[in-house]
Amino acid sequence: MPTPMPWPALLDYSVEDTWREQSDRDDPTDSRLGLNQIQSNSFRTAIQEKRSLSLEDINQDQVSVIESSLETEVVSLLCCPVPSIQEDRVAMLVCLVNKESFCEEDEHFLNETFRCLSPLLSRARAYDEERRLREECQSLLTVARNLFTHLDDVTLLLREIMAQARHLTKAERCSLFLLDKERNELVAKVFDGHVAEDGTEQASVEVRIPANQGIAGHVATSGELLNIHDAYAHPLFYRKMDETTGFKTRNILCFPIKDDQGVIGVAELCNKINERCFSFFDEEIAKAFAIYCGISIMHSLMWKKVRDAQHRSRLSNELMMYHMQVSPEDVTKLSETEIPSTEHFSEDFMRLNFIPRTITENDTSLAVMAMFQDLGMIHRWRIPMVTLAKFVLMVKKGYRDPPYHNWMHAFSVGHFSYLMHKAVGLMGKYLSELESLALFIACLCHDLDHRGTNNNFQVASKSDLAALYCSEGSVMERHHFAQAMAILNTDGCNILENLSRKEYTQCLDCMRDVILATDLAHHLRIIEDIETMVKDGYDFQNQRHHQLLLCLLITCCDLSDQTKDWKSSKKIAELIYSEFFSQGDLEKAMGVRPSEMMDREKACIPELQIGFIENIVHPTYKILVSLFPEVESTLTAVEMNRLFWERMRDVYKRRYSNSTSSLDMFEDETLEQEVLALSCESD
Ligand code: 7OY
Ligand code: ZN
Repeated sequence: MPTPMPWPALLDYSVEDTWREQSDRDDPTDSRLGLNQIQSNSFRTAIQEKRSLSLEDINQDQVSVIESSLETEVVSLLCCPVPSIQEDRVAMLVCLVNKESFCEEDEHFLNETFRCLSPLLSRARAYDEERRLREECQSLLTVARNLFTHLDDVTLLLREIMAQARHLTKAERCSLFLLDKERNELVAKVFDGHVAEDGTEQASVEVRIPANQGIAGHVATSGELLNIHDAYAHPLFYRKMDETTGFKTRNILCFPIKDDQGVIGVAELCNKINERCFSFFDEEIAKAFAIYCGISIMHSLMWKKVRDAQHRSRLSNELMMYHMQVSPEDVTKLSETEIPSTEHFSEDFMRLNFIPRTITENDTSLAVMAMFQDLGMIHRWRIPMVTLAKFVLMVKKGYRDPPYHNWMHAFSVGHFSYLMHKAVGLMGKYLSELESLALFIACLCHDLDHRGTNNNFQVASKSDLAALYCSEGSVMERHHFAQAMAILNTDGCNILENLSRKEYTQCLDCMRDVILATDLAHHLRIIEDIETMVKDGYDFQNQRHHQLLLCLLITCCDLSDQTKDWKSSKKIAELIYSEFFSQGDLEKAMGVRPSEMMDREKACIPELQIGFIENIVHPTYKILVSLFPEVESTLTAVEMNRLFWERMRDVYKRRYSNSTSSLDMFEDETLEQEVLALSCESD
């Protein structure tokens, strides 16, 4: 049995060597791809276009070669070209394998790392020392491996790096000091090559020296490398240390380690083995390592931050799930209720202009069960009634109670997707059965645990959610999806438990895409693609068309309040702006200037509504209607609402001339009467 590789394993394939058709394959640990592999398409692309590859980019044969050389199964891979510094070409390909999953940061980080190290590579080449070059690369790669495996322990990481530095420069010993800025002292952190010291002892004894004394102090203050050929002849050398330890220092290579803020530490290499002093080449290595240490430390700290955020999130998630328990009695009661037909809730339940918010909150759980039933999903996916009941109750409980983004919103979004299924017959004709299921579940889950604040607010307020997701964008949407997963993973809630493995992952992938598509920023990015699709004609065989249609549908569901009558639409605006203005108030208290629509002193609600309808709502339903003429009435309703807001704006402006608009308008019945009177006139 081969031992499993810790991720990531590094394979270095020196492109140049393999290209030259190497003859010396005597080293069994030397894992290279042969000429034919490197010339095969995917690697050639990486070399010629200087592009990174992932596992999907590499064909099975090549994966097998890597697998046999590593003696382990490759489940994930990131292959980065490393540029040569002098010439515009790729010097080597570095493959990292079997991290749980590789992300963009990994790729960026690798590129950054090797950009720093490439001067070293080219210098080694200039010396034309083949063996040495190989050793250099191996060392660098070892360091890179350590960088990924010791991410959680900076000290361990630095120890590894310094061991490599000592080995590369052939120094007898190496010390590393970190700068304690508060006490202005250098703290010895890592020793390598020191006799009669083991790891545990080193950790317990902390050596501190003033940050402006001696050679290390000078380097820390000046930020410049010092290559001292004769230590005892140097004025800054502190002989006392040698006298107490009995070590005889002959020469020193001392260099600073910096991050973006400046010097964070100093490394000291002592006594070049077998030579009089450290060379110019050693200085180059030291400089590269200094940069490397700097990045490593920053990367490691960043990693720790992400891990902490993940840890906090897991804890709070567990806590939330614990508090979100639905009572077994409620589950039993709901699951044992015979599911009525949807007309039971209203004879208009299936009409496009039906307002699902008119159903009492108490009845909504049963109404969701009735929609599942009517869409044939309970039968098709063999969903046990108790599981469905518990799932629905959990999702309902998973919503907080802000004015707009609460359970009633999720319920009405789900209802609109039901309407689309009934009106157009989406299932089987436009969407697969699985996609219909994913869409309907996603609708119910798409705003789970919304806090009444948007993505910008998460980032500006540095919320926990932002710490977790900000690098990927769509912070809230990622959280909504994570909450949906947490519910499905809760005991007795997995309504997808009877799906096959393949169907299960497809369904979750689809739910994820659909929930992420509820970010209006995403919608605006793809709206042109959707338009093109509709213009070209929907092609059931085209998977991209399925994706785009699902995105269009969820946006239409999410904005469907705008397709109901004026009274409802106006009520919705009141809820939305009440939520927006609360966020604006929080932002003001934080010293951040809110956007106009969130600022109760600046927002003109009718203007904003007209803008929102004209720029987002109307174009979206226009596309929907051009694809499905059956639902034309939704577009007409949107147009009516725009007309009402225009009247509202005119009457309001006439009455209050220049005063700013606010939520007060919703209390003013005479205003409403005048608006309605105007609409009668025009009829
Ligand atoms: N009706 C709405 C929303 C006003 C059904 C949201 C925005 C808001 C405005 C540009 C973007 C937004 C704008 C839904 C419905 C729901 C739209 C996201 C909002 N009438 N807003 N509005 N959203 O961010 F010009 F807040 F989730 Cl006014
Ligand atoms: Zn929503």
